[in-house]
Amino acid sequence: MSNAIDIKVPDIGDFSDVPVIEIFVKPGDTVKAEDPLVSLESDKATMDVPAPRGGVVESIAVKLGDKVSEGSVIMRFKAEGGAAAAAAPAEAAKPSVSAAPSATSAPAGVAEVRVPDIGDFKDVPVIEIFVKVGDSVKAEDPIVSLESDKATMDVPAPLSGVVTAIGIKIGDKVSEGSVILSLATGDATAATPATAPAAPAAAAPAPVQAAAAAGGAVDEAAFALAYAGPAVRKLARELGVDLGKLKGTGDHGRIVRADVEAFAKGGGAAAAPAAGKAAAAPAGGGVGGIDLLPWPKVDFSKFGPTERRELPRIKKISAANLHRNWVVIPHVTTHDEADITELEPFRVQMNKELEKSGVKISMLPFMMKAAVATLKKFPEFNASLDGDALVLKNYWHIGFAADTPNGLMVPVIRDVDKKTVPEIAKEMGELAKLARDGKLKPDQMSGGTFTISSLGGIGGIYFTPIINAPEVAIMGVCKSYWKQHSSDGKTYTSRLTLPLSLSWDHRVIDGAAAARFNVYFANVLADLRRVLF
Ligand code: CAO
Repeated sequence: MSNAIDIKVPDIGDFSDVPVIEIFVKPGDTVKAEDPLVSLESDKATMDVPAPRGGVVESIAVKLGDKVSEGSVIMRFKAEGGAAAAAAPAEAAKPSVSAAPSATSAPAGVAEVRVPDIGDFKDVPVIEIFVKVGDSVKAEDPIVSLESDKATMDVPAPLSGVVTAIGIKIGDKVSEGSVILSLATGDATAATPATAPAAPAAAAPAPVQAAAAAGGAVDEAAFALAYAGPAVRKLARELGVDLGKLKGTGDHGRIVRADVEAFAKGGGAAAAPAAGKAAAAPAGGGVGGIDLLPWPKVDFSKFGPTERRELPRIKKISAANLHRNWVVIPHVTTHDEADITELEPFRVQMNKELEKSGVKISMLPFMMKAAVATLKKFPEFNASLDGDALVLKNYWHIGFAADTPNGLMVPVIRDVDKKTVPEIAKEMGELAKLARDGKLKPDQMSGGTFTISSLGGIGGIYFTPIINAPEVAIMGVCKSYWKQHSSDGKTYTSRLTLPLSLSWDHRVIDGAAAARFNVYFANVLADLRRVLF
Protein backbone atom coordinates (compact mmCIF):
# COMPACT_ATOMS: atom_id res chain seq x y z
CA MET A 1 0.00 0.00 0.00
CA SER A 2 1.34 3.44 -0.88
CA ASN A 3 2.43 5.60 2.01
CA ALA A 4 1.63 8.85 0.21
CA ILE A 5 -0.85 11.32 1.66
CA ASP A 6 -2.46 14.28 -0.05
CA ILE A 7 -2.25 17.34 2.18
CA LYS A 8 -5.30 19.52 1.68
CA VAL A 9 -6.34 23.00 2.70
CA PRO A 10 -8.31 22.56 5.91
CA ASP A 11 -11.51 24.35 6.90
CA ILE A 12 -10.73 28.05 6.44
CA GLY A 13 -14.16 29.32 7.22
CA ASP A 14 -15.91 31.38 4.61
CA PHE A 15 -12.77 32.00 2.62
CA SER A 16 -12.36 30.56 -0.84
CA ASP A 17 -9.96 31.19 -3.71
CA VAL A 18 -7.33 32.47 -1.30
CA PRO A 19 -3.92 33.14 -2.87
CA VAL A 20 -0.88 31.16 -1.72
CA ILE A 21 1.63 33.82 -0.68
CA GLU A 22 4.43 31.69 0.64
CA ILE A 23 5.57 28.06 0.46
CA PHE A 24 7.78 27.08 3.38
CA VAL A 25 8.92 23.62 2.28
CA LYS A 26 10.29 21.86 -0.77
CA PRO A 27 10.29 18.25 -1.99
CA GLY A 28 12.57 16.13 0.16
CA ASP A 29 12.07 18.25 3.30
CA THR A 30 11.23 16.42 6.50
CA VAL A 31 8.53 18.18 8.46
CA LYS A 32 7.02 17.68 11.87
CA ALA A 33 3.33 17.89 12.69
CA GLU A 34 2.38 21.57 13.06
CA ASP A 35 5.32 22.90 10.99
CA PRO A 36 3.93 25.59 8.65
CA LEU A 37 3.66 24.39 5.06
CA VAL A 38 2.18 27.31 3.14
CA SER A 39 0.79 30.72 3.93
CA LEU A 40 -2.51 31.94 2.49
CA GLU A 41 -3.61 35.53 2.51
CA SER A 42 -7.18 36.67 2.09
CA ASP A 43 -8.21 40.29 2.31
CA LYS A 44 -9.02 39.68 5.98
CA ALA A 45 -6.31 37.46 7.39
CA THR A 46 -3.04 35.70 6.78
CA MET A 47 -3.28 32.02 7.59
CA ASP A 48 -0.54 29.45 7.82
CA VAL A 49 -1.46 25.90 6.95
CA PRO A 50 0.46 23.63 9.31
CA ALA A 51 1.44 20.03 8.65
CA PRO A 52 -1.31 17.77 9.97
CA ARG A 53 1.36 15.16 10.74
CA GLY A 54 5.07 14.51 10.33
CA GLY A 55 6.49 13.21 7.08
CA VAL A 56 8.66 13.86 4.08
CA VAL A 57 7.42 16.20 1.35
CA GLU A 58 7.13 14.22 -1.84
CA SER A 59 5.79 16.91 -4.17
CA ILE A 60 4.23 20.38 -4.06
CA ALA A 61 0.94 20.84 -5.91
CA VAL A 62 0.70 24.64 -5.77
CA LYS A 63 2.82 27.61 -6.71
CA LEU A 64 2.90 31.17 -5.42
CA GLY A 65 -0.20 33.09 -6.45
CA ASP A 66 -2.35 29.97 -6.94
CA LYS A 67 -5.79 30.35 -5.43
CA VAL A 68 -6.96 27.61 -3.12
CA SER A 69 -10.05 26.74 -1.08
CA GLU A 70 -10.94 24.15 1.53
CA GLY A 71 -10.02 20.72 0.20
CA SER A 72 -7.52 21.91 -2.44
CA VAL A 73 -4.49 19.61 -2.49
CA ILE A 74 -1.38 21.62 -1.67
CA MET A 75 1.23 18.89 -1.48
CA ARG A 76 1.86 15.21 -1.11
CA PHE A 77 3.64 13.61 1.85
CA LYS A 78 5.33 10.32 2.31
CA ALA A 79 3.91 9.51 5.75
CA GLU A 80 6.11 8.52 8.67
CA GLY A 81 4.51 5.09 8.86
CA GLY A 82 1.85 3.00 7.19
CA ALA A 83 -0.53 3.31 10.11
CA ALA A 84 -0.37 7.08 10.01
CA ALA A 85 -0.99 7.04 6.29
CA ALA A 86 -4.22 5.20 6.83
CA ALA A 87 -5.83 8.12 8.68
CA ALA A 88 -8.00 10.41 6.60
CA PRO A 89 -5.77 13.37 5.69
CA ALA A 90 -8.53 15.94 5.52
CA GLU A 91 -9.64 14.98 9.00
CA ALA A 92 -6.14 15.35 10.39
CA ALA A 93 -5.61 18.72 8.75
CA LYS A 94 -8.84 20.23 9.95
CA PRO A 95 -8.06 21.46 13.45
CA SER A 96 -4.75 22.96 12.54
CA VAL A 97 -5.93 26.17 11.00
CA SER A 98 -9.44 26.99 11.97
CA ALA A 99 -12.04 25.48 14.15
CA ALA A 100 -15.48 26.97 14.38
CA PRO A 101 -16.55 28.40 17.71
CA SER A 102 -18.31 25.72 19.66
CA ALA A 103 -21.88 26.67 20.25
CA THR A 104 -23.64 23.74 21.86
CA SER A 105 -27.34 23.63 22.18
CA ALA A 106 -28.68 23.45 25.72
CA PRO A 107 -32.45 23.62 26.43
CA ALA A 108 -34.40 24.05 23.22
CA GLY A 109 -33.75 27.45 21.66
CA VAL A 110 -30.74 28.32 23.81
CA ALA A 111 -27.11 27.97 22.74
CA GLU A 112 -24.10 28.20 24.97
CA VAL A 113 -21.28 30.05 23.23
CA ARG A 114 -17.76 28.97 24.18
CA VAL A 115 -14.27 30.24 23.43
CA PRO A 116 -13.20 28.60 20.16
CA ASP A 117 -9.79 27.19 19.30
CA ILE A 118 -7.36 30.04 20.00
CA GLY A 119 -4.20 28.15 19.22
CA ASP A 120 -1.72 27.73 22.04
CA PHE A 121 -3.20 30.50 24.15
CA LYS A 122 -4.54 29.70 27.62
CA ASP A 123 -5.85 31.86 30.45
CA VAL A 124 -6.23 34.86 28.17
CA PRO A 125 -7.84 37.90 29.81
CA VAL A 126 -11.16 39.21 28.54
CA ILE A 127 -10.55 42.87 27.79
CA GLU A 128 -13.84 43.92 26.31
CA ILE A 129 -17.42 42.62 26.17
CA PHE A 130 -19.35 44.03 23.23
CA VAL A 131 -22.84 42.83 24.17
CA LYS A 132 -25.18 42.87 27.14
CA VAL A 133 -28.14 40.74 28.18
CA GLY A 134 -31.07 41.46 25.87
CA ASP A 135 -28.92 42.45 22.87
CA SER A 136 -29.67 40.85 19.52
CA VAL A 137 -26.60 39.62 17.70
CA LYS A 138 -26.07 38.34 14.23
CA ALA A 139 -23.73 35.47 13.37
CA GLU A 140 -20.20 36.86 13.02
CA ASP A 141 -20.83 39.91 15.23
CA PRO A 142 -17.95 40.23 17.69
CA ILE A 143 -19.04 39.40 21.23
CA VAL A 144 -15.86 39.65 23.30
CA SER A 145 -12.24 40.62 22.83
CA LEU A 146 -9.39 38.63 24.36
CA GLU A 147 -5.86 39.88 24.66
CA SER A 148 -2.78 37.76 25.16
CA ASP A 149 0.69 39.30 25.34
CA LYS A 150 1.02 38.55 21.62
CA ALA A 151 -2.31 39.31 19.99
CA THR A 152 -5.77 40.75 20.37
CA MET A 153 -8.51 38.38 19.26
CA ASP A 154 -12.21 39.05 18.85
CA VAL A 155 -14.56 36.13 19.31
CA PRO A 156 -17.53 36.38 16.93
CA ALA A 157 -21.02 35.03 17.58
CA PRO A 158 -21.33 31.62 15.93
CA LEU A 159 -25.04 32.14 15.26
CA SER A 160 -27.72 34.81 15.49
CA GLY A 161 -29.84 35.21 18.59
CA VAL A 162 -30.59 37.22 21.71
CA VAL A 163 -28.12 37.26 24.61
CA THR A 164 -29.80 35.72 27.66
CA ALA A 165 -26.83 35.49 30.04
CA ILE A 166 -23.17 36.45 30.13
CA GLY A 167 -20.83 34.06 31.89
CA ILE A 168 -17.69 36.18 32.06
CA LYS A 169 -16.61 39.66 33.10
CA ILE A 170 -13.74 41.92 32.06
CA GLY A 171 -10.47 40.63 33.45
CA ASP A 172 -11.60 36.99 33.63
CA LYS A 173 -9.10 34.59 32.14
CA VAL A 174 -10.47 32.18 29.57
CA SER A 175 -9.23 29.30 27.46
CA GLU A 176 -10.67 27.20 24.66
CA GLY A 177 -14.05 25.85 25.79
CA SER A 178 -14.78 28.46 28.48
CA VAL A 179 -18.44 29.49 28.36
CA ILE A 180 -18.85 33.10 27.28
CA LEU A 181 -22.60 33.58 27.06
CA SER A 182 -25.96 32.02 26.26
CA LEU A 183 -28.00 32.92 23.21
CA ALA A 184 -31.70 32.38 22.67
CA THR A 185 -32.20 31.49 19.06
CA GLY A 186 -35.12 30.77 16.81
CA ASP A 187 -33.85 27.25 16.41
CA ALA A 188 -30.68 26.78 18.34
CA THR A 189 -30.51 23.04 17.92
CA ALA A 190 -30.62 23.38 14.17
CA ALA A 191 -27.98 26.05 14.04
CA THR A 192 -24.67 24.76 12.83
CA PRO A 193 -21.72 26.89 13.88
CA ALA A 194 -20.27 26.50 10.47
CA THR A 195 -18.66 29.87 10.11
CA ALA A 196 -15.09 30.08 11.22
CA PRO A 197 -14.29 33.07 13.41
CA ALA A 198 -12.44 35.72 11.45
CA ALA A 199 -9.83 36.48 14.03
CA PRO A 200 -9.10 33.67 16.47
CA ALA A 201 -9.22 30.92 13.91
CA ALA A 202 -5.80 31.49 12.46
CA ALA A 203 -2.43 31.31 14.16
CA ALA A 204 -1.71 33.93 16.80
CA PRO A 205 -0.39 36.75 14.62
CA ALA A 206 -3.32 36.61 12.22
CA PRO A 207 -5.68 38.80 14.23
CA VAL A 208 -3.10 41.53 14.24
CA GLN A 209 -2.54 41.20 10.53
CA ALA A 210 -6.25 41.08 9.91
CA ALA A 211 -6.67 44.29 11.82
CA ALA A 212 -3.80 45.98 10.12
CA ALA A 213 -5.00 44.91 6.71
CA ALA A 214 -8.30 46.78 6.95
CA GLY A 215 -8.00 49.68 4.50
CA GLY A 216 -9.55 53.08 4.39
CA ALA A 217 -8.76 56.63 3.51
CA VAL A 218 -7.77 57.87 6.95
CA ASP A 219 -4.37 58.56 8.47
CA GLU A 220 -3.28 54.97 7.97
CA ALA A 221 -0.08 55.17 9.99
CA ALA A 222 -1.88 56.51 13.06
CA PHE A 223 -4.82 54.16 12.51
CA ALA A 224 -2.50 51.15 12.40
CA LEU A 225 -0.75 52.22 15.60
CA ALA A 226 -3.95 52.88 17.55
CA TYR A 227 -4.50 50.54 20.47
CA ALA A 228 -7.77 48.86 19.48
CA GLY A 229 -9.01 45.39 18.60
CA PRO A 230 -10.28 44.22 15.21
CA ALA A 231 -13.97 44.79 16.01
CA VAL A 232 -13.39 48.34 17.17
CA ARG A 233 -11.30 48.98 14.07
CA LYS A 234 -14.10 47.62 11.92
CA LEU A 235 -16.60 49.89 13.61
CA ALA A 236 -14.26 52.84 13.20
CA ARG A 237 -14.01 52.11 9.49
CA GLU A 238 -17.77 51.93 9.19
CA LEU A 239 -18.25 55.23 11.00
CA GLY A 240 -15.35 56.94 9.26
CA VAL A 241 -13.57 57.52 12.55
CA ASP A 242 -9.82 57.99 12.43
CA LEU A 243 -8.60 55.91 15.38
CA GLY A 244 -5.36 57.87 15.44
CA LYS A 245 -7.28 60.87 16.76
CA LEU A 246 -8.95 59.07 19.66
CA LYS A 247 -7.94 58.77 23.29
CA GLY A 248 -8.95 55.37 24.59
CA THR A 249 -10.77 55.00 27.89
CA GLY A 250 -10.14 51.26 28.26
CA ASP A 251 -7.35 49.62 30.23
CA HIS A 252 -3.94 51.07 29.38
CA GLY A 253 -5.60 53.60 27.05
CA ARG A 254 -7.21 50.97 24.87
CA ILE A 255 -9.83 52.37 22.49
CA VAL A 256 -13.17 50.68 23.13
CA ARG A 257 -16.39 50.62 21.14
CA ALA A 258 -17.93 53.39 23.23
CA ASP A 259 -14.98 55.70 22.45
CA VAL A 260 -15.56 55.29 18.73
CA GLU A 261 -19.31 55.79 19.06
CA ALA A 262 -18.86 58.88 21.25
CA PHE A 263 -16.34 60.33 18.82
CA ALA A 264 -18.66 59.72 15.88
CA LYS A 265 -21.64 61.26 17.73
CA GLY A 266 -19.60 64.28 18.71
CA GLY A 267 -18.92 65.05 15.07
CA GLY A 268 -15.33 63.91 15.30
CA ALA A 269 -15.84 61.65 12.32
CA ALA A 270 -16.13 63.16 8.92
CA ALA A 271 -19.45 61.43 8.30
CA ALA A 272 -21.23 58.15 8.87
CA PRO A 273 -20.95 55.09 6.65
CA ALA A 274 -20.11 56.91 3.48
CA ALA A 275 -17.34 58.63 5.32
CA GLY A 276 -14.43 56.86 3.70
CA LYS A 277 -13.91 59.60 1.18
CA ALA A 278 -14.58 62.48 3.50
CA ALA A 279 -12.12 61.13 6.04
CA ALA A 280 -9.43 61.31 3.42
CA ALA A 281 -9.47 65.06 3.69
CA PRO A 282 -6.84 66.42 6.05
CA ALA A 283 -8.43 67.01 9.44
CA GLY A 284 -6.51 70.19 10.03
CA GLY A 285 -9.80 71.99 10.28
CA GLY A 286 -8.68 75.25 8.73
CA VAL A 287 -5.34 75.44 10.48
CA GLY A 288 -3.36 75.22 7.32
CA GLY A 289 -4.08 71.65 6.12
CA ILE A 290 -0.65 70.32 7.05
CA ASP A 291 -1.82 67.11 8.76
CA LEU A 292 -0.62 63.74 7.47
CA LEU A 293 -2.15 62.96 4.12
CA PRO A 294 -3.38 59.49 3.16
CA TRP A 295 -0.86 57.26 1.39
CA PRO A 296 -0.90 58.14 -2.33
CA LYS A 297 -2.63 55.60 -4.53
CA VAL A 298 -0.92 55.68 -7.90
CA ASP A 299 -1.44 53.53 -10.94
CA PHE A 300 2.27 53.22 -11.74
CA SER A 301 1.58 51.27 -14.92
CA LYS A 302 0.31 54.53 -16.41
CA PHE A 303 3.94 55.65 -16.57
CA GLY A 304 5.61 52.47 -17.78
CA PRO A 305 5.76 48.71 -17.36
CA THR A 306 5.67 47.43 -13.76
CA GLU A 307 5.95 44.14 -11.89
CA ARG A 308 4.24 43.45 -8.54
CA ARG A 309 6.21 41.52 -5.92
CA GLU A 310 4.70 40.64 -2.56
CA LEU A 311 6.96 41.32 0.42
CA PRO A 312 8.34 38.18 2.05
CA ARG A 313 6.89 37.27 5.44
CA ILE A 314 9.97 38.29 7.45
CA LYS A 315 10.01 41.66 5.70
CA LYS A 316 6.35 42.23 6.56
CA ILE A 317 7.00 41.47 10.21
CA SER A 318 10.14 43.61 10.43
CA ALA A 319 8.42 46.40 8.46
CA ALA A 320 5.66 46.61 11.08
CA ASN A 321 8.22 46.64 13.90
CA LEU A 322 10.45 49.22 12.23
CA HIS A 323 7.47 51.42 11.44
CA ARG A 324 6.24 51.33 15.05
CA ASN A 325 9.71 52.01 16.44
CA TRP A 326 10.33 54.88 14.03
CA VAL A 327 6.99 56.52 14.74
CA VAL A 328 6.84 55.95 18.50
CA ILE A 329 10.46 56.61 19.56
CA PRO A 330 11.86 60.13 19.28
CA HIS A 331 15.12 59.12 17.61
CA VAL A 332 18.26 61.20 17.51
CA THR A 333 21.49 59.96 15.93
CA THR A 334 24.93 61.09 17.07
CA HIS A 335 27.87 60.40 14.78
CA ASP A 336 31.46 59.91 15.86
CA GLU A 337 34.50 57.94 14.83
CA ALA A 338 36.91 55.52 16.45
CA ASP A 339 40.63 55.32 15.77
CA ILE A 340 41.23 51.59 15.19
CA THR A 341 44.76 51.94 13.80
CA GLU A 342 46.17 49.83 16.67
CA LEU A 343 43.26 47.40 16.86
CA GLU A 344 43.30 46.37 13.20
CA PRO A 345 46.81 44.75 13.18
CA PHE A 346 45.92 43.01 16.46
CA ARG A 347 42.75 41.61 14.79
CA VAL A 348 44.77 40.46 11.77
CA GLN A 349 47.33 38.81 14.09
CA MET A 350 44.61 37.05 16.08
CA ASN A 351 43.10 35.69 12.86
CA LYS A 352 46.50 34.26 11.87
CA GLU A 353 46.79 32.55 15.25
CA LEU A 354 43.25 31.18 15.00
CA GLU A 355 43.57 30.10 11.37
CA LYS A 356 43.36 26.39 12.17
CA SER A 357 40.34 26.76 14.46
CA GLY A 358 38.13 27.92 11.60
CA VAL A 359 37.03 31.01 13.57
CA LYS A 360 37.34 34.31 11.72
CA ILE A 361 37.18 37.54 13.67
CA SER A 362 35.83 40.69 12.06
CA MET A 363 35.61 44.05 13.81
CA LEU A 364 32.14 43.22 15.15
CA PRO A 365 33.10 40.97 18.11
CA PHE A 366 35.48 43.71 19.31
CA MET A 367 32.64 46.20 19.03
CA MET A 368 30.47 43.89 21.13
CA LYS A 369 33.11 43.91 23.88
CA ALA A 370 33.46 47.68 23.56
CA ALA A 371 29.66 47.99 23.76
CA VAL A 372 29.52 46.05 27.04
CA ALA A 373 32.32 48.14 28.59
CA THR A 374 30.48 51.31 27.52
CA LEU A 375 27.07 50.08 28.64
CA LYS A 376 28.50 49.30 32.07
CA LYS A 377 29.75 52.87 32.26
CA PHE A 378 26.39 54.29 31.01
CA PRO A 379 23.76 51.90 32.40
CA GLU A 380 20.76 53.90 31.17
CA PHE A 381 21.68 52.75 27.64
CA ASN A 382 21.26 49.12 28.78
CA ALA A 383 17.66 49.67 29.82
CA SER A 384 14.04 49.72 28.69
CA LEU A 385 11.14 52.03 29.38
CA ASP A 386 8.28 50.51 31.38
CA GLY A 387 5.57 53.12 31.73
CA ASP A 388 7.12 55.98 33.64
CA ALA A 389 10.02 53.87 34.93
CA LEU A 390 13.32 52.78 33.46
CA VAL A 391 14.23 49.10 33.87
CA LEU A 392 18.04 48.84 34.11
CA LYS A 393 19.36 45.43 33.17
CA ASN A 394 22.27 43.76 34.91
CA TYR A 395 23.00 41.50 31.99
CA TRP A 396 24.52 42.34 28.65
CA HIS A 397 22.93 40.50 25.75
CA ILE A 398 23.96 42.16 22.48
CA GLY A 399 21.96 41.81 19.27
CA PHE A 400 23.42 42.24 15.81
CA ALA A 401 21.53 43.06 12.62
CA ALA A 402 21.97 40.31 10.04
CA ASP A 403 21.15 40.79 6.40
CA THR A 404 19.36 37.64 5.14
CA PRO A 405 17.73 36.74 1.81
CA ASN A 406 14.34 37.07 3.53
CA GLY A 407 15.05 40.39 5.21
CA LEU A 408 16.60 41.85 8.31
CA MET A 409 16.92 39.68 11.46
CA VAL A 410 18.50 40.43 14.82
CA PRO A 411 20.09 37.41 16.54
CA VAL A 412 21.19 38.00 20.12
CA ILE A 413 24.44 36.89 21.79
CA ARG A 414 23.84 36.39 25.50
CA ASP A 415 26.23 37.36 28.28
CA VAL A 416 28.77 39.02 26.01
CA ASP A 417 30.59 40.22 29.16
CA LYS A 418 31.43 36.60 30.03
CA LYS A 419 32.65 35.55 26.57
CA THR A 420 36.00 35.95 24.82
CA VAL A 421 36.32 37.64 21.43
CA PRO A 422 36.85 34.30 19.59
CA GLU A 423 33.84 32.79 21.42
CA ILE A 424 31.71 35.74 20.34
CA ALA A 425 32.99 35.48 16.74
CA LYS A 426 32.17 31.75 16.64
CA GLU A 427 28.65 32.22 18.04
CA MET A 428 28.05 35.15 15.73
CA GLY A 429 28.96 33.05 12.69
CA GLU A 430 26.61 30.27 13.82
CA LEU A 431 23.70 32.64 14.53
CA ALA A 432 24.21 34.54 11.25
CA LYS A 433 24.07 31.23 9.36
CA LEU A 434 20.89 30.17 11.16
CA ALA A 435 19.40 33.59 10.32
CA ARG A 436 20.27 33.27 6.65
CA ASP A 437 18.85 29.73 6.53
CA GLY A 438 15.65 30.97 8.21
CA LYS A 439 16.24 28.67 11.17
CA LEU A 440 16.63 31.09 14.07
CA LYS A 441 14.48 30.18 17.06
CA PRO A 442 12.53 32.89 18.91
CA ASP A 443 14.77 32.63 21.99
CA GLN A 444 17.79 33.34 19.78
CA MET A 445 16.24 36.68 18.84
CA SER A 446 14.93 37.79 22.20
CA GLY A 447 16.28 39.34 25.39
CA GLY A 448 18.70 41.75 23.72
CA THR A 449 19.70 44.81 25.70
CA PHE A 450 21.54 46.75 22.96
CA THR A 451 22.01 46.20 19.22
CA ILE A 452 24.86 46.78 16.80
CA SER A 453 24.06 47.17 13.13
CA SER A 454 27.24 46.82 11.08
CA LEU A 455 27.39 47.77 7.43
CA GLY A 456 31.17 47.69 7.68
CA GLY A 457 31.52 44.74 5.31
CA ILE A 458 29.59 46.68 2.65
CA GLY A 459 30.35 50.41 2.75
CA GLY A 460 28.88 53.77 3.57
CA ILE A 461 30.08 56.38 6.02
CA TYR A 462 27.18 57.13 8.35
CA PHE A 463 23.52 56.15 8.64
CA THR A 464 20.65 56.45 11.11
CA PRO A 465 19.81 53.00 12.49
CA ILE A 466 16.30 52.51 13.91
CA ILE A 467 16.20 51.51 17.58
CA ASN A 468 15.19 47.91 18.22
CA ALA A 469 12.45 48.51 20.82
CA PRO A 470 12.16 48.02 23.73
CA GLU A 471 15.89 48.78 23.73
CA VAL A 472 16.78 52.47 23.96
CA ALA A 473 19.82 52.74 21.72
CA ILE A 474 21.51 51.11 18.74
CA MET A 475 25.04 51.49 17.37
CA GLY A 476 25.40 51.68 13.60
CA VAL A 477 28.85 51.07 12.14
CA CYS A 478 30.16 51.66 8.63
CA LYS A 479 33.32 50.75 6.75
CA SER A 480 36.64 51.87 8.21
CA TYR A 481 38.81 54.12 6.06
CA TRP A 482 42.18 55.85 6.27
CA LYS A 483 41.88 59.47 7.30
CA GLN A 484 44.43 62.25 7.67
CA HIS A 485 44.60 63.34 11.27
CA SER A 486 46.42 66.20 12.94
CA SER A 487 46.58 67.20 16.58
CA ASP A 488 48.40 70.51 15.95
CA GLY A 489 47.33 71.52 12.43
CA LYS A 490 50.93 71.16 11.19
CA THR A 491 51.82 67.49 11.11
CA TYR A 492 49.47 64.86 9.74
CA THR A 493 49.29 61.11 10.17
CA SER A 494 46.98 58.55 8.56
CA ARG A 495 44.67 56.84 11.03
CA LEU A 496 42.32 53.93 10.35
CA THR A 497 38.94 55.39 11.23
CA LEU A 498 35.71 53.59 12.03
CA PRO A 499 32.51 55.66 11.56
CA LEU A 500 30.00 55.25 14.39
CA SER A 501 26.32 56.26 14.35
CA LEU A 502 24.51 55.94 17.67
CA SER A 503 20.71 56.32 17.56
CA TRP A 504 19.14 56.91 20.97
CA ASP A 505 15.71 57.36 22.48
CA HIS A 506 15.42 60.99 23.53
CA ARG A 507 12.78 60.09 26.13
CA VAL A 508 15.48 58.27 28.08
CA ILE A 509 18.79 59.70 26.94
CA ASP A 510 20.04 63.25 26.53
CA GLY A 511 22.37 64.48 23.81
CA ALA A 512 25.29 65.04 26.16
CA ALA A 513 25.08 61.47 27.50
CA ALA A 514 24.91 60.15 23.93
CA ALA A 515 27.99 62.13 22.91
CA ARG A 516 29.85 60.84 25.99
CA PHE A 517 28.76 57.28 25.21
CA ASN A 518 30.18 57.56 21.70
CA VAL A 519 33.45 59.08 22.90
CA TYR A 520 33.90 56.33 25.49
CA PHE A 521 32.98 53.61 22.96
CA ALA A 522 35.51 55.02 20.49
CA ASN A 523 38.19 55.23 23.18
CA VAL A 524 37.65 51.60 24.14
CA LEU A 525 38.12 50.54 20.52
CA ALA A 526 41.21 52.73 20.24
CA ASP A 527 42.70 50.99 23.28
CA LEU A 528 40.98 47.77 24.26
CA ARG A 529 42.84 47.68 27.58
CA ARG A 530 39.98 49.92 28.76
CA VAL A 531 37.71 46.84 28.65
CA LEU A 532 39.55 45.78 31.82
CA PHE A 533 38.14 48.77 33.69
N1 CAO B 1 35.29 48.22 8.17
C1 CAO B 1 36.00 47.59 7.21
N2 CAO B 1 35.83 46.29 6.93
C2 CAO B 1 34.91 45.60 7.63
C3 CAO B 1 34.14 46.19 8.64
C4 CAO B 1 34.37 47.56 8.90
N3 CAO B 1 33.67 48.19 9.83
N4 CAO B 1 33.31 45.26 9.14
C5 CAO B 1 33.55 44.14 8.48
N5 CAO B 1 34.51 44.33 7.55
C6 CAO B 1 35.08 43.35 6.65
C7 CAO B 1 35.30 42.04 7.37
O1 CAO B 1 36.52 42.04 8.07
C8 CAO B 1 35.27 41.10 6.20
O2 CAO B 1 36.48 41.19 5.51
P1 CAO B 1 37.20 39.91 4.84
O3 CAO B 1 36.21 39.37 3.87
O4 CAO B 1 38.42 40.48 4.23
O5 CAO B 1 37.47 38.98 5.96
C9 CAO B 1 34.20 41.69 5.30
O6 CAO B 1 34.10 43.07 5.65
C10 CAO B 1 32.83 41.06 5.43
O7 CAO B 1 32.44 41.06 6.78
P2 CAO B 1 31.09 40.39 7.22
O8 CAO B 1 29.97 41.29 6.90
O9 CAO B 1 31.00 39.03 6.64
O10 CAO B 1 31.29 40.18 8.78
P3 CAO B 1 30.85 41.07 9.99
O11 CAO B 1 31.27 40.29 11.17
O12 CAO B 1 31.35 42.45 9.90
O13 CAO B 1 29.26 41.13 9.92
C11 CAO B 1 27.03 40.38 9.83
C12 CAO B 1 28.46 39.99 10.11
C13 CAO B 1 26.13 39.16 10.00
C14 CAO B 1 26.59 41.45 10.77
C15 CAO B 1 26.96 40.92 8.38
O14 CAO B 1 27.27 39.91 7.46
C16 CAO B 1 25.65 41.53 8.01
O15 CAO B 1 24.63 40.86 7.78
N6 CAO B 1 25.66 42.89 7.91
C17 CAO B 1 24.51 43.67 7.48
C18 CAO B 1 23.76 44.23 8.67
C19 CAO B 1 22.66 45.12 8.21
O16 CAO B 1 21.95 44.83 7.25
N7 CAO B 1 22.49 46.26 8.87
C20 CAO B 1 21.56 47.24 8.47
C21 CAO B 1 20.41 47.21 9.38
S1 CAO B 1 19.44 48.63 9.23
O17 CAO B 1 18.64 48.31 7.89
